[in-house]
Amino acid sequence: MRRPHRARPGLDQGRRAGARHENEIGGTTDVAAHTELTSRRTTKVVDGTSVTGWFTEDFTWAELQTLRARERLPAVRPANTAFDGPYEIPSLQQVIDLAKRSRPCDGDKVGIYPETKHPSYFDGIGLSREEPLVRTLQRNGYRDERHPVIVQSFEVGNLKQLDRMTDVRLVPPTSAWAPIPTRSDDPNCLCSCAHLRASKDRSGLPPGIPASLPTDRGEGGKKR
Ligand SMILES: [Ca+2]
Repeated sequence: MRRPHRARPGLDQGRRAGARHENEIGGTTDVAAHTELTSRRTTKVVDGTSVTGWFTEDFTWAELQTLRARERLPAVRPANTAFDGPYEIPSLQQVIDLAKRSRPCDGDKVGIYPETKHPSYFDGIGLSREEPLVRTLQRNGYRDERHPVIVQSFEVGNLKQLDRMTDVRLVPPTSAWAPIPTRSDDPNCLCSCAHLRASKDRSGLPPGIPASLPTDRGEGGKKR
C-alpha cells in the first residue's frame, strides 16, 4: 500500500525541501480545514496552467508542519485514506532518514526517488530547486550512480543543470515518453516535446541533453 507521503520535494520559504506531490497542497493536505490559513488560498499560473489553492511557497516550514497529509486521489487509492490525518508533511531529510534505516526482506538498501516539480516556476520566484536538492543529497552521501537515489524531472533544463551538479542517476518520468496531453508550451518541458512523446528512442532527445541522462539507468515513474 502506498502511503500518502510521496518523495517529491516542494520548497517552503526557508528553502527546506519537503515531500509533497505538488506545490499546490489543497489536495494532499488538510489545509482547507485550517481556517487560520483561509486567506492564503489564491490563484496562480504554474507552468502555463491556472491553479487555485494553497501553495507551499506561501508558507513557512513551521506553518506547513501544522498540516496533515491526505491521499490526493482517494478514488484511485481508497485504501490510503486510512492514513489521512495523523501524518505531517515530511522533509526530504526525513524521507532520507526513513530510507536509510529501512531494509526490505532481501536486505538490500532502500532508495529514494524524488521528483523536482516545476523547477522553472520556482526559479521565477527566486526559489531555485537544484541547489538545495543537491546539497541535501550530498550531505547524505548520495553522490553518484552507485548510491540508491534517482531524481526525476519533466523539465529538460532542470535535468541538464542537475547533470552539471551531481552524478546521481537522473531520469525523465516514463510518461514524458508517452503520448500524453501537452500541459505547457514551454520548450523546456518534456511534455511539450512531440518527438519525445512519440518515441522512446533516446536519439530523439533535444540537442544539448547530456548523454549521461540515462533513460536506461533508471525507470521513470508513471505520472499520476
Ligand atoms: Ca534553478
